[in-house]
Amino acid sequence: MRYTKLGLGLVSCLFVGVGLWALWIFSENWLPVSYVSYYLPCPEIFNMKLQYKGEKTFQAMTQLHYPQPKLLEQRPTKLLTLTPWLAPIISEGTFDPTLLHSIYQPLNLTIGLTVFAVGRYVHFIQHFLESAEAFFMQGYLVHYYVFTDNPAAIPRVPLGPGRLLSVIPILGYPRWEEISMRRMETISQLIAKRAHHEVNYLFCLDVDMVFRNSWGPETLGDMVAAIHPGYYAVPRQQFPYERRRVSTAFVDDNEGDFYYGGAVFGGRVAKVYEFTSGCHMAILTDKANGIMAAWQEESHLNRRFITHKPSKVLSPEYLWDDRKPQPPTLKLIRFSTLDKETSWLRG
Ligand code: 5GW
Ligand code: MN
Repeated sequence: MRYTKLGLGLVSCLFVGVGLWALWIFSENWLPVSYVSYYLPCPEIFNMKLQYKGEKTFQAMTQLHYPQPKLLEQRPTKLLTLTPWLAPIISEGTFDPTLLHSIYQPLNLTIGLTVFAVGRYVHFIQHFLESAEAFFMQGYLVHYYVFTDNPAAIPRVPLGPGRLLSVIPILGYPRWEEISMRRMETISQLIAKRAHHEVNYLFCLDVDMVFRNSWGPETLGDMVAAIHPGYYAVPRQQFPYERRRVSTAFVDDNEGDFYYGGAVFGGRVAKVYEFTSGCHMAILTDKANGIMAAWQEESHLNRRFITHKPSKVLSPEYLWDDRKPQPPTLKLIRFSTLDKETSWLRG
Protein backbone atom coordinates (compact mmCIF):
# COMPACT_ATOMS: atom_id res chain seq x y z
CA MET A 1 0.00 0.00 0.00
CA ARG A 2 2.76 2.42 0.99
CA TYR A 3 4.66 1.49 -2.15
CA THR A 4 1.67 2.31 -4.35
CA LYS A 5 1.44 5.72 -2.72
CA LEU A 6 5.13 6.29 -3.25
CA GLY A 7 4.75 5.20 -6.86
CA LEU A 8 1.81 7.53 -7.40
CA GLY A 9 3.79 10.35 -5.84
CA LEU A 10 6.71 9.72 -8.14
CA VAL A 11 4.50 9.52 -11.23
CA SER A 12 2.72 12.79 -10.40
CA CYS A 13 6.06 14.47 -9.74
CA LEU A 14 7.16 13.28 -13.15
CA PHE A 15 3.99 14.63 -14.78
CA VAL A 16 4.30 18.01 -13.09
CA GLY A 17 7.95 18.18 -14.07
CA VAL A 18 7.30 17.32 -17.71
CA GLY A 19 4.37 19.76 -17.76
CA LEU A 20 6.44 22.63 -16.42
CA TRP A 21 9.23 21.85 -18.84
CA ALA A 22 6.83 21.76 -21.81
CA LEU A 23 5.29 25.04 -20.66
CA TRP A 24 8.76 26.62 -20.51
CA ILE A 25 9.73 25.38 -23.97
CA PHE A 26 6.41 26.61 -25.35
CA SER A 27 6.49 30.03 -23.71
CA GLU A 28 10.23 30.72 -24.12
CA ASN A 29 9.82 32.03 -27.66
CA TRP A 30 6.93 34.30 -26.73
CA LEU A 31 8.57 36.06 -23.82
CA PRO A 32 9.33 39.71 -24.50
CA VAL A 33 12.81 39.36 -22.99
CA SER A 34 15.39 36.73 -23.81
CA TYR A 35 16.75 34.79 -20.84
CA VAL A 36 19.68 33.45 -22.79
CA SER A 37 22.86 34.94 -21.38
CA TYR A 38 24.45 35.43 -24.76
CA TYR A 39 27.68 36.79 -23.36
CA LEU A 40 28.46 33.42 -21.79
CA PRO A 41 29.38 30.29 -23.76
CA CYS A 42 26.27 28.20 -24.38
CA PRO A 43 26.72 24.69 -22.98
CA GLU A 44 24.24 23.32 -25.52
CA ILE A 45 26.54 24.27 -28.36
CA PHE A 46 29.38 22.26 -26.97
CA ASN A 47 27.26 19.19 -26.42
CA MET A 48 26.16 19.01 -30.05
CA LYS A 49 27.42 16.04 -32.00
CA LEU A 50 27.39 15.34 -35.70
CA GLN A 51 26.17 11.84 -36.35
CA TYR A 52 26.35 9.58 -39.33
CA LYS A 53 22.97 8.13 -40.22
CA GLY A 54 23.61 4.42 -39.77
CA GLU A 55 25.75 2.66 -42.30
CA LYS A 56 24.71 4.72 -45.30
CA THR A 57 27.98 6.63 -45.50
CA PHE A 58 30.11 3.54 -45.27
CA GLN A 59 28.11 1.92 -48.08
CA ALA A 60 28.20 5.04 -50.21
CA MET A 61 31.96 5.30 -49.70
CA THR A 62 32.69 1.70 -50.59
CA GLN A 63 30.58 1.92 -53.75
CA LEU A 64 32.07 5.20 -54.88
CA HIS A 65 34.82 5.19 -57.47
CA TYR A 66 37.15 8.14 -57.66
CA PRO A 67 40.74 8.67 -58.86
CA GLN A 68 43.48 7.50 -56.53
CA PRO A 69 45.28 10.30 -54.73
CA LYS A 70 48.94 10.30 -55.77
CA LEU A 71 51.62 11.59 -53.43
CA LEU A 72 54.08 12.34 -56.21
CA GLU A 73 51.60 13.97 -58.56
CA GLN A 74 52.00 17.52 -59.82
CA ARG A 75 50.06 20.20 -57.97
CA PRO A 76 46.39 20.29 -59.01
CA THR A 77 46.39 24.08 -59.05
CA LYS A 78 48.84 26.94 -59.36
CA LEU A 79 47.59 28.34 -56.07
CA LEU A 80 49.00 27.47 -52.64
CA THR A 81 46.97 24.58 -51.19
CA LEU A 82 48.15 24.55 -47.57
CA THR A 83 48.89 27.30 -45.05
CA PRO A 84 52.00 27.04 -42.81
CA TRP A 85 49.65 26.02 -39.96
CA LEU A 86 48.27 23.20 -42.14
CA ALA A 87 44.87 24.61 -43.02
CA PRO A 88 43.76 23.68 -46.54
CA ILE A 89 43.29 26.52 -49.03
CA ILE A 90 40.25 25.65 -51.13
CA SER A 91 40.18 26.27 -54.86
CA GLU A 92 38.94 24.48 -57.99
CA GLY A 93 40.93 21.28 -58.57
CA THR A 94 41.92 20.70 -54.93
CA PHE A 95 38.87 18.61 -54.06
CA ASP A 96 36.51 16.00 -55.52
CA PRO A 97 32.94 17.37 -55.28
CA THR A 98 31.33 13.92 -55.75
CA LEU A 99 33.43 12.36 -53.01
CA LEU A 100 32.79 15.28 -50.64
CA HIS A 101 29.06 15.06 -51.31
CA SER A 102 29.01 11.35 -50.46
CA ILE A 103 30.81 12.10 -47.18
CA TYR A 104 28.76 15.13 -46.09
CA GLN A 105 25.30 14.25 -47.41
CA PRO A 106 24.56 11.45 -44.87
CA LEU A 107 25.45 13.80 -41.98
CA ASN A 108 22.12 15.56 -42.53
CA LEU A 109 23.70 18.93 -41.85
CA THR A 110 21.90 22.23 -41.71
CA ILE A 111 23.88 25.19 -43.00
CA GLY A 112 22.91 28.68 -41.81
CA LEU A 113 23.57 31.85 -43.76
CA THR A 114 23.28 35.32 -42.25
CA VAL A 115 22.93 38.38 -44.41
CA PHE A 116 22.12 42.02 -43.64
CA ALA A 117 19.85 44.10 -45.85
CA VAL A 118 19.47 47.47 -44.15
CA GLY A 119 18.29 50.70 -45.78
CA ARG A 120 19.04 50.89 -49.48
CA TYR A 121 20.73 47.48 -49.37
CA VAL A 122 17.35 45.69 -49.44
CA HIS A 123 17.67 46.10 -53.22
CA PHE A 124 20.37 43.45 -53.25
CA ILE A 125 18.48 40.70 -51.44
CA GLN A 126 16.45 39.29 -54.34
CA HIS A 127 19.42 38.69 -56.62
CA PHE A 128 21.45 37.41 -53.66
CA LEU A 129 18.80 34.85 -52.63
CA GLU A 130 17.99 33.73 -56.18
CA SER A 131 21.64 33.05 -56.89
CA ALA A 132 22.06 31.31 -53.50
CA GLU A 133 19.14 29.04 -54.39
CA ALA A 134 20.97 28.10 -57.57
CA PHE A 135 24.48 27.61 -56.16
CA PHE A 136 24.75 27.68 -52.35
CA MET A 137 24.86 24.27 -50.67
CA GLN A 138 22.74 22.49 -53.25
CA GLY A 139 21.23 19.31 -51.78
CA TYR A 140 21.70 20.35 -48.13
CA LEU A 141 19.37 21.83 -45.54
CA VAL A 142 19.81 25.59 -45.58
CA HIS A 143 18.47 28.25 -43.21
CA TYR A 144 18.77 31.87 -44.33
CA TYR A 145 18.66 34.57 -41.67
CA VAL A 146 17.92 37.93 -43.25
CA PHE A 147 18.38 40.92 -40.93
CA THR A 148 16.55 44.02 -42.09
CA ASP A 149 15.01 47.28 -40.92
CA ASN A 150 12.27 46.82 -43.52
CA PRO A 151 10.79 43.27 -43.39
CA ALA A 152 7.98 44.21 -45.82
CA ALA A 153 10.55 44.94 -48.53
CA ILE A 154 12.04 41.43 -48.47
CA PRO A 155 10.80 39.64 -51.61
CA ARG A 156 9.38 36.12 -51.42
CA VAL A 157 12.00 34.26 -53.35
CA PRO A 158 10.82 30.67 -53.98
CA LEU A 159 12.97 28.27 -51.98
CA GLY A 160 13.91 24.68 -52.80
CA PRO A 161 12.96 21.73 -50.55
CA GLY A 162 14.73 21.68 -47.18
CA ARG A 163 15.51 25.39 -47.39
CA LEU A 164 13.92 28.06 -45.23
CA LEU A 165 14.23 31.75 -44.56
CA SER A 166 13.76 33.77 -41.38
CA VAL A 167 13.39 37.52 -41.67
CA ILE A 168 14.70 39.14 -38.50
CA PRO A 169 13.79 42.79 -37.87
CA ILE A 170 16.60 45.01 -36.62
CA LEU A 171 16.96 48.75 -36.18
CA GLY A 172 18.42 50.77 -39.00
CA TYR A 173 21.27 52.96 -37.83
CA PRO A 174 21.74 56.39 -39.38
CA ARG A 175 25.51 55.99 -39.72
CA TRP A 176 26.71 53.31 -42.12
CA GLU A 177 29.72 52.46 -39.94
CA GLU A 178 27.27 51.55 -37.20
CA ILE A 179 25.31 49.19 -39.49
CA SER A 180 28.39 47.26 -40.41
CA MET A 181 29.91 47.32 -36.88
CA ARG A 182 26.71 45.93 -35.36
CA ARG A 183 26.90 42.79 -37.47
CA MET A 184 29.25 40.92 -35.10
CA GLU A 185 27.01 41.68 -32.13
CA THR A 186 23.82 40.76 -33.99
CA ILE A 187 25.22 37.46 -35.29
CA SER A 188 26.52 36.37 -31.88
CA GLN A 189 23.12 37.14 -30.33
CA LEU A 190 21.36 35.19 -33.09
CA ILE A 191 23.56 32.15 -32.42
CA ALA A 192 22.98 32.28 -28.66
CA LYS A 193 19.25 32.77 -29.04
CA ARG A 194 18.37 30.23 -31.71
CA ALA A 195 20.90 29.45 -34.44
CA HIS A 196 22.95 27.15 -32.19
CA HIS A 197 20.16 24.61 -32.20
CA GLU A 198 18.95 25.32 -35.72
CA VAL A 199 22.16 24.94 -37.72
CA ASN A 200 25.45 23.04 -37.59
CA TYR A 201 27.50 25.48 -39.66
CA LEU A 202 26.97 29.18 -40.23
CA PHE A 203 28.23 31.47 -42.98
CA CYS A 204 28.06 35.25 -42.65
CA LEU A 205 28.07 37.02 -46.00
CA ASP A 206 27.72 40.49 -47.51
CA VAL A 207 24.47 41.08 -49.41
CA ASP A 208 25.89 43.19 -52.26
CA MET A 209 27.15 40.00 -53.88
CA VAL A 210 25.95 37.19 -56.08
CA PHE A 211 26.70 33.47 -56.45
CA ARG A 212 27.95 32.49 -59.92
CA ASN A 213 29.13 28.90 -59.39
CA SER A 214 28.72 26.11 -56.88
CA TRP A 215 29.56 26.67 -53.22
CA GLY A 216 29.39 23.29 -51.49
CA PRO A 217 30.61 21.22 -48.52
CA GLU A 218 34.26 21.86 -49.47
CA THR A 219 33.79 25.16 -47.61
CA LEU A 220 32.78 23.54 -44.30
CA GLY A 221 35.26 23.70 -41.46
CA ASP A 222 35.64 24.75 -37.83
CA MET A 223 36.50 28.34 -38.72
CA VAL A 224 36.62 29.52 -42.31
CA ALA A 225 38.05 32.73 -43.80
CA ALA A 226 38.24 33.94 -47.40
CA ILE A 227 41.19 35.72 -49.01
CA HIS A 228 40.29 39.25 -50.11
CA PRO A 229 40.40 39.64 -53.92
CA GLY A 230 42.29 42.91 -53.69
CA TYR A 231 45.30 41.73 -51.69
CA TYR A 232 46.21 38.13 -52.61
CA ALA A 233 49.40 39.25 -54.38
CA VAL A 234 50.43 42.01 -51.99
CA PRO A 235 53.18 41.99 -49.30
CA ARG A 236 51.78 42.00 -45.77
CA GLN A 237 53.20 45.44 -44.98
CA GLN A 238 50.77 46.81 -47.56
CA PHE A 239 47.69 45.07 -46.16
CA PRO A 240 45.14 47.69 -45.04
CA TYR A 241 45.22 46.50 -41.42
CA GLU A 242 44.56 48.92 -38.59
CA ARG A 243 48.03 50.34 -37.88
CA ARG A 244 47.32 52.54 -34.85
CA ARG A 245 48.47 50.92 -31.61
CA VAL A 246 45.57 52.36 -29.60
CA SER A 247 43.12 50.14 -31.48
CA THR A 248 42.53 46.53 -30.41
CA ALA A 249 42.65 45.70 -34.14
CA PHE A 250 46.27 46.88 -34.39
CA VAL A 251 48.55 44.71 -36.55
CA ASP A 252 52.30 45.22 -36.72
CA ASP A 253 54.20 45.32 -40.04
CA ASN A 254 55.72 41.88 -39.51
CA GLU A 255 52.42 40.16 -38.67
CA GLY A 256 49.66 38.72 -40.84
CA ASP A 257 49.15 35.76 -43.15
CA PHE A 258 46.54 36.67 -45.75
CA TYR A 259 44.33 39.72 -45.88
CA TYR A 260 40.86 38.26 -45.40
CA GLY A 261 37.63 39.83 -46.61
CA GLY A 262 34.99 40.91 -44.11
CA ALA A 263 32.33 39.86 -46.63
CA VAL A 264 32.79 36.10 -46.05
CA PHE A 265 33.43 34.10 -42.92
CA GLY A 266 31.88 31.07 -41.29
CA GLY A 267 32.38 27.77 -39.54
CA ARG A 268 30.93 25.45 -36.92
CA VAL A 269 28.21 27.45 -35.21
CA ALA A 270 29.95 27.31 -31.80
CA LYS A 271 33.18 28.63 -33.31
CA VAL A 272 31.36 31.42 -35.11
CA TYR A 273 29.80 32.35 -31.78
CA GLU A 274 33.22 32.66 -30.15
CA PHE A 275 34.56 34.53 -33.15
CA THR A 276 31.76 37.08 -33.48
CA SER A 277 31.47 37.72 -29.74
CA GLY A 278 35.26 38.13 -29.54
CA CYS A 279 35.20 40.67 -32.37
CA HIS A 280 32.26 42.42 -30.77
CA MET A 281 34.16 42.80 -27.47
CA ALA A 282 37.15 44.25 -29.33
CA ILE A 283 34.86 46.69 -31.17
CA LEU A 284 33.29 47.76 -27.85
CA THR A 285 36.73 48.34 -26.36
CA ASP A 286 37.71 50.55 -29.31
CA LYS A 287 34.45 52.44 -28.97
CA ALA A 288 35.12 53.09 -25.28
CA ASN A 289 38.51 54.47 -26.33
CA GLY A 290 36.93 56.64 -29.00
CA ILE A 291 38.51 54.87 -31.96
CA MET A 292 37.05 53.24 -35.07
CA ALA A 293 39.28 50.75 -36.90
CA ALA A 294 40.36 51.60 -40.46
CA TRP A 295 38.04 49.07 -42.16
CA GLN A 296 35.61 48.58 -39.28
CA GLU A 297 34.81 44.93 -38.59
CA GLU A 298 37.04 43.75 -41.40
CA SER A 299 39.99 45.13 -39.41
CA HIS A 300 38.85 43.31 -36.27
CA LEU A 301 38.23 40.11 -38.20
CA ASN A 302 41.75 40.26 -39.62
CA ARG A 303 43.26 40.96 -36.20
CA ARG A 304 41.47 37.97 -34.70
CA PHE A 305 42.41 35.58 -37.51
CA ILE A 306 46.11 36.24 -36.77
CA THR A 307 45.82 34.82 -33.24
CA HIS A 308 42.90 32.48 -33.94
CA LYS A 309 43.95 30.95 -37.25
CA PRO A 310 41.19 29.76 -39.57
CA SER A 311 41.08 25.96 -39.98
CA LYS A 312 40.17 26.39 -43.62
CA VAL A 313 40.95 29.21 -46.06
CA LEU A 314 38.87 29.92 -49.16
CA SER A 315 40.66 31.19 -52.27
CA PRO A 316 39.38 34.39 -53.92
CA GLU A 317 37.08 32.14 -56.02
CA TYR A 318 34.79 32.45 -53.01
CA LEU A 319 35.14 36.21 -52.66
CA TRP A 320 35.70 37.97 -55.93
CA ASP A 321 34.93 41.44 -57.23
CA ASP A 322 33.29 41.88 -60.63
CA ARG A 323 35.15 45.13 -61.21
CA LYS A 324 38.43 43.17 -61.46
CA PRO A 325 39.41 41.10 -64.51
CA GLN A 326 39.53 37.34 -63.85
CA PRO A 327 43.21 36.25 -63.65
CA PRO A 328 44.16 32.90 -65.34
CA THR A 329 45.11 31.36 -61.94
CA LEU A 330 41.48 31.67 -60.91
CA LYS A 331 39.57 28.94 -62.74
CA LEU A 332 36.14 29.80 -61.37
CA ILE A 333 34.33 32.67 -59.77
CA ARG A 334 31.82 31.39 -57.26
CA PHE A 335 30.75 34.46 -55.28
CA SER A 336 31.36 38.00 -56.37
CA THR A 337 30.71 41.63 -55.46
CA LEU A 338 28.33 43.38 -57.78
CA ASP A 339 29.25 46.69 -59.26
CA LYS A 340 26.99 48.78 -57.00
CA GLU A 341 26.20 51.51 -59.56
CA THR A 342 25.18 49.20 -62.41
CA SER A 343 23.30 46.81 -60.12
CA TRP A 344 21.17 49.67 -58.85
CA LEU A 345 20.37 50.73 -62.38
CA ARG A 346 19.24 47.20 -63.10
CA GLY A 347 17.31 46.89 -59.81
C1 5GW B 1 25.89 51.53 -46.64
C2 5GW B 1 26.81 52.51 -46.98
C3 5GW B 1 28.15 52.34 -46.67
C4 5GW B 1 28.54 51.19 -46.01
C5 5GW B 1 27.61 50.20 -45.67
C6 5GW B 1 26.28 50.38 -45.97
C7 5GW B 1 25.32 49.34 -45.66
C8 5GW B 1 25.76 48.03 -45.43
C9 5GW B 1 23.91 49.57 -45.63
O1 5GW B 1 23.41 50.70 -45.80
N1 5GW B 1 23.05 48.53 -45.40
C10 5GW B 1 23.52 47.26 -45.21
O2 5GW B 1 22.71 46.32 -45.04
N2 5GW B 1 24.86 47.01 -45.18
C11 5GW B 1 25.32 45.63 -44.92
O3 5GW B 1 26.67 45.63 -44.56
C12 5GW B 1 25.20 44.79 -46.19
O4 5GW B 1 24.97 43.43 -45.86
C13 5GW B 1 26.57 44.94 -46.80
O5 5GW B 1 26.88 43.91 -47.72
C14 5GW B 1 27.44 44.92 -45.54
C15 5GW B 1 28.82 45.57 -45.73
O6 5GW B 1 28.72 46.83 -46.36
P1 5GW B 1 29.32 47.03 -47.83
O7 5GW B 1 28.96 45.85 -48.66
O8 5GW B 1 28.87 48.36 -48.35
O9 5GW B 1 30.86 47.05 -47.54
P2 5GW B 1 32.01 46.79 -48.62
O10 5GW B 1 33.28 46.79 -47.79
O11 5GW B 1 31.77 45.44 -49.25
O12 5GW B 1 31.92 47.90 -49.63
MN1 MN C 1 30.06 44.34 -49.67
